[in-house]
Amino acid sequence: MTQSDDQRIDQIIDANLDRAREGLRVLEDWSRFGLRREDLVKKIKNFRHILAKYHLKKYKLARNYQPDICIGFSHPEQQKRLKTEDIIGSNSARVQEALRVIEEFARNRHNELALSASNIRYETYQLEIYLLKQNSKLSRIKKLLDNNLYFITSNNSNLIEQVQMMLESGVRLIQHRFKNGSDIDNINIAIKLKKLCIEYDALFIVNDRIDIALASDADGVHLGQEDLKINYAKKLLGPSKIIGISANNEIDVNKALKAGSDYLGVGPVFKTSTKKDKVPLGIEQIKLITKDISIPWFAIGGITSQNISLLKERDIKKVAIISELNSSVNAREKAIMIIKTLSNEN
Ligand code: TZP
Ligand code: MG
Repeated sequence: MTQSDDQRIDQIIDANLDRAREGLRVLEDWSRFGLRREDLVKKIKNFRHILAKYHLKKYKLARNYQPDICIGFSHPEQQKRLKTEDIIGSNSARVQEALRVIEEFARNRHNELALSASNIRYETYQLEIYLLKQNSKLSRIKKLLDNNLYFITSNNSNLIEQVQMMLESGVRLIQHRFKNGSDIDNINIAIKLKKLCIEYDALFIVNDRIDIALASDADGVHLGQEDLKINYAKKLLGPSKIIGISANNEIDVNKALKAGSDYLGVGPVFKTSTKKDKVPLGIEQIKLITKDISIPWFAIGGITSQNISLLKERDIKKVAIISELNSSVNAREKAIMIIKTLSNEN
């Protein structure tokens, strides 16, 4: 290899170390400011530092060895990167491609660098998937934050039509809750409901059954105190899905928060035939046990279009409803009215 060959290769390595480090910095800053994940920040920072260690003076000195004929080139696709997931995707690809180039050119010349580039490239494939999953979780949580009425299904012969009606009325949070029926029927209904929810950009949650949530590709599950523990649910569902927990008292609330629940259902507020065995908490008790909750939470139990204003007056802005919106003839009007009452316009 001639001296000029050497310098051309050094120039390639220099450019690709810069590329990889810049791409990693983008992923690091999203982990830091977007996700607030110290563990990811530490991991990515470590990759950057390893590459910086191998960014030898001879590579930097080769930077201007020959003028770069492609300086300032861009691709129209770059202008389309508006969404965070596009930024994560393109910057992960930037890191992976740059590391691959380094591997090829550093092999047999700077083996330690080639090996590190290879290791970091493989880790970046995993990191990219993880960051993208975290992002879909964030957009799911945004739906919980943006919407105040959570509709829960009940055994209803025209369940699909009922959900369609709720979606048409503006409901964007749907839970499929079933306490009987065959698995085959419940899965088929869940798949149909998920499809409907996609059409309306609504969140679709399955009650109790993680297997049916996974089979229907639901956005998450809702679990009660007697259901599978949240840490097992997390393991089974992976990092992109959300988990909601039912809470009846302060202990339930604190346990669910500590375990990393994404939202809570708190109740019953009023007397309800859906949970006959539970003593209603009343609005003041609900206020008391929810005072330190910083994740979205929904008051539940016996809530109707008649008593909704009582909740609104006490600054309770999110509710989950079964009976009132499943068994009323004018459920459509009631849903619209409840959404309006809970919105800030009122
Ligand atoms: N959890 C606490 S109260 C309740 C559940 C599932 C039932 C809510 O149903 P309804 O018919 O809206 O009172
Ligand atoms: Mg349950």
